[in-house]
Amino acid sequence: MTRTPLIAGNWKMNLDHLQAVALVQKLHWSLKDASHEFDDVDVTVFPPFTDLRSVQTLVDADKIPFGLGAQDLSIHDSGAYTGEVSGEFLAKLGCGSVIVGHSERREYHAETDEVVAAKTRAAVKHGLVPVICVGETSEDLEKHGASAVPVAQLETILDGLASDSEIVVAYEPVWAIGSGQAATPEQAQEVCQKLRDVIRVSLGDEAADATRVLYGGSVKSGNIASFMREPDIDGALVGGGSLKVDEFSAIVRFQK
Ligand code: G2H
Repeated sequence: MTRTPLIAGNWKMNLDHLQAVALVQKLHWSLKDASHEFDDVDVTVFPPFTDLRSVQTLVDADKIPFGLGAQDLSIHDSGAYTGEVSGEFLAKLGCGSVIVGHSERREYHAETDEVVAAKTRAAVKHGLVPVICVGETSEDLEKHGASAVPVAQLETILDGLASDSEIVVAYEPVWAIGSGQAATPEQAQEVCQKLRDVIRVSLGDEAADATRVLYGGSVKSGNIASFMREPDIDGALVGGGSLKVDEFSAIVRFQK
């Protein structure tokens, strides 16, 4: 089964709506200058909520072939939940996907696997593809090895999910995020393969073969190709590297 690679840019809490438009335009020009074709790779950007409308308008009007995603969503559909944003609103705004369970949400907003599971269901309900992040801290790594925690997280999150739900899974070792110290491709492959096994047990063979499993954590233009050579790594969730035009453009244009 061939899976189209996905390069996803998680902007985190960076760039206002004017800077967001400038970055998307420059990125598109940079990829066009490099005669980049989008047949063989999907590119999705995940701006802050406040930038979504501006980026969606630009992507639609200029036919820029980037997908649009949000960085979080509410477990609720609507109502008295001050500060929350529902999956329905995101879908109506043109988002096709949403990140759930990023380690920064887990750490700073006390999100548990149960909350991430509820967000995953809310995303699927509203036709959004959840990009489900899992990963171990350095303490987890020392105590249990690399795969035990991300595997357990994904088992809980996928428990009871309909087998035809489209999802993306991102393996992001917490110790590699923003640290400049990425996992080795071999380490990442080992965990991504185990995560694909979890998908197989939870959602079945078809889902396991079709689901894109990404690596995230200090991905750069200098290391992307080595991750993409691994059989169970289908792309990358890129943080810092997605904020710089030349760098993200080079990551999108990775060569196997
Ligand atoms: C991990 C990643 C993006 P960075 O959070 O999700 O960030 O590439 O900056 O390590």
